[in-house]
Amino acid sequence: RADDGYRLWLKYDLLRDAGKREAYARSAQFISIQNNSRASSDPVLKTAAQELQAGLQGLLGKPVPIITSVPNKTGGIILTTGTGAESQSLNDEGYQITRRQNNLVITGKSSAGVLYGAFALLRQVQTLQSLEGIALTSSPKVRYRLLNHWDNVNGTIERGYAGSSLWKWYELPERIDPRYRDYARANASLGINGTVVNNVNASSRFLTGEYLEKVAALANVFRPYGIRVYLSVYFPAPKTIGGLNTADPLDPQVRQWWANKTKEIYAAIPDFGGFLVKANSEGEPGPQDYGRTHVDGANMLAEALAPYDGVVMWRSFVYKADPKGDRFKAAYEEFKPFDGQFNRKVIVQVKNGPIDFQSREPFSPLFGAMPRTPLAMEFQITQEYLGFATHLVYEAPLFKECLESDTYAKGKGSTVAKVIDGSLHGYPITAMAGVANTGSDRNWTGHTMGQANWYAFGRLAWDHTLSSEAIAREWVNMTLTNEPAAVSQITNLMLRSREIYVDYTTPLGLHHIMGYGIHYGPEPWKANASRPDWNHTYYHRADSIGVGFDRTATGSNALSLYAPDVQKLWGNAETCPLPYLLWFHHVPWTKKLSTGRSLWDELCTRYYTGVDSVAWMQRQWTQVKPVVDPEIYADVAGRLATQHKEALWWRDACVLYFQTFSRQPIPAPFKKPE
Ligand code: GCW
Repeated sequence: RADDGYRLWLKYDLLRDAGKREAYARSAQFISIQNNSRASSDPVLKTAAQELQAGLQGLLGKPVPIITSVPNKTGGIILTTGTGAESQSLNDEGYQITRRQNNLVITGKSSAGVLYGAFALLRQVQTLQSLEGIALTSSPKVRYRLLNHWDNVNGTIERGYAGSSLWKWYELPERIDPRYRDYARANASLGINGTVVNNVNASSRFLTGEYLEKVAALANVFRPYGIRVYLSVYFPAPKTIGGLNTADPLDPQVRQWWANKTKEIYAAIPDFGGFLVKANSEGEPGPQDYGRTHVDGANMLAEALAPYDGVVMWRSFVYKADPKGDRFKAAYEEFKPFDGQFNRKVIVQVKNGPIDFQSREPFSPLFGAMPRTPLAMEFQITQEYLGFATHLVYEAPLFKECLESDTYAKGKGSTVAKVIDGSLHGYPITAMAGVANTGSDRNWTGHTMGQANWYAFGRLAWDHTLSSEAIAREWVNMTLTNEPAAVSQITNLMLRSREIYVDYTTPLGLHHIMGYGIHYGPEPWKANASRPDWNHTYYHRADSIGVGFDRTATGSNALSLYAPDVQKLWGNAETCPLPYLLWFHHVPWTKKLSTGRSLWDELCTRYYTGVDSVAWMQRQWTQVKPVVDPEIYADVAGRLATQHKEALWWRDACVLYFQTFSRQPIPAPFKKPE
C-alpha cells in the first residue's frame, strides 16, 4: 500500500532480504523481561518489550513471543535493569546492548534506559547492521530533552505549518486520540523525555482545574514512554484565574497561590516536569511589570516546585532593551548580570542565536557567559524562517554549527555543546529544547522531509557528537529506502539543503529580511514597523556604499560580548568567514572578497546559484523515484517545485532591491531573463 508518512521512521516493514531476516530472527526468538518483582510491573519496561515485539515482528515477518522466564533459554532478547558492573559506565537513562550466553541483553540503570536500548536495537535492524558482535553503550549527554509545542487552546499552532494541534482539548480528558500514543512512541524512539504541551505565549486556562485534567490525561499516555509533561505558564495567572489583584512575585499571597497551584498540579500529574516561561518579551507580562526581575520571577516558581521533582525553564528571548540599540545584545545584557542568582531548579533557556532562528546566526553570546547558571539550548525545529513546510531544509547542519562553535569561554575547545551538556561549567542540570514541527497532518510535519528535522533534533539532544550525515543516513534508511545508492543521494541532498536555502534567501550573513509578520518570502524593504528593530532595513543597513550591520567597535560593538578569540575570528572584515560577514560588517559593494569577486557580484552569484541548486535538488529527487514510495515521492516532488518557484521570488526580490543601492549591473553570467 502507498505510504502516507504517518508511520514516520518506525515503519517496520518486512525486510526485503530473506537471508538477513533469517540472521536477525536467530537472535530474536523471544523477548524476556528479566524476572524480578519490580521489573514485571514497570510500565516502561513493558513498553520496551512491546515495542521490540511489534518492530521485530514487522521487520522479520514472524511472531516474537514475550515470555516470562528464561532458564537456560538462548537465542532471544533479555531486558534488564541493573546496577551491576555492566551498567557502571551508564548514566540514569543510558543503555547497553551486549551478547551474553547467546542472548542479546539490553541493560539500563532505569527502565527508561532499557526502552531507549530497545529502540536502539530496532534501529540496528532497520538500518541493516549486524547483531553478531553487537556491543553498544550509550548515555544521553543532556538530562532534559524536550519538545516545546507552541500550541494554543483553540487548536492553532503558533508558527506551525503541519495542520492544527495534535491535542484535542475539547475531547480530553474523556476521549484519548490514539495518535497521542504514536506521538509518544516517536519521541521515545529518539530519547526525548519531556514535552511542553502549550505555547510559551501562554493562556492561563492551562492552569485551571478543567485543563489540568486534560493535561493529566495526556501525561497518562506519555508516562509508559518515559515522557513527562510540562506547561508554559502565563505569569499573571494569579490575577487572571486566581482572583488576586497582583502577580508580583514578591507578594506573599502570589507566592502562596503558586505553591498551591503547583501542589494541585502534582496531585493530578505526579511526574509533572515543570514550567516553561516567556516573560517580559513581545508583550507577554512578567515580573518587570512589578519592578521585579527575571530572578524574582523564576525563583518564585522554583520555590513552588521545591517539594517536587520539577524544574523552571525561564526563557532569555527578550528584546526590550533600547530599540535604537542592537537587538543582538538584548538577552545578554538582561541576563548576564544575574549569573549565579537563580534558584538551583532554574534553567535559563537560550535560543541558539542572538536574534531569532534565522537560517544562519552566530551562536548566542550568552553561551559561555553564564558559568553559574545552567543554560538550556532552544532550537527551532518548525521552519518559521526556513520556508515553513514547503522548503526542504535539513536542519542538523544548522544545529551542529551552533553546537560546535567555540565560545573560548575557558580557552580553545569551549564549544557551545560543552556549555549545554554541562561539562564546561559543571552545570547541575542540562537541557535541550526544540520547538516542534508536528501537527495534525497525516504525515505529522507537512513536508515529509521535515520528519528528518524532528528526528535529528531528538538524536542530537541525546548525543550532540553524532554527525549530520550519520543522522540523515539513519533517517533515510528507516523512512525512505535501504537502497544504498539512493540513500547516499538523498543524504547528500539533505546535507546541502540548508546552505542552498541560505544562498537564495540570506547569503553572506544577511538576516531578518523575510516577509514581515508572516516570516515567509522576501521583504527586505520593510521600513515602517512600530519598532525600529522590527524593520528589515535595520538589519541589512544597505546604502549607496554597501550593506551589512557593523557590530564591531565602530558600530554597535555587539562583538564585544564574545570572548577575545571570537572577536578576532569575526571582527576583521578582511578575514571574517563569509557566512558571517554581513552579521558583523558593513561592507562596500565594490569590496573584493576572498572568492575574487566583489561583494555585489558575490551576493548575486549566491542568489543565482542558490536557485540553480534547487533545480539540482529536483533532479536528484527525480532519480530516486524508482525506490521511494510513490505517495512520498510525489509529496516531496511537489514541494520542491514550489520551492524552486519561491527561490526565484526570493532571488529576484532581493537582487533587484539591493541593486537600487549598489547601482551595479547583475553580473554577466546571470543576466539573461528566464
Ligand atoms: O520567533 C518568534 C516568533 C514568535 C514566538 C517568539 C518566541 C512564540 O515569531 O511567534 O512566539 O519568537 O520565541 O517567543
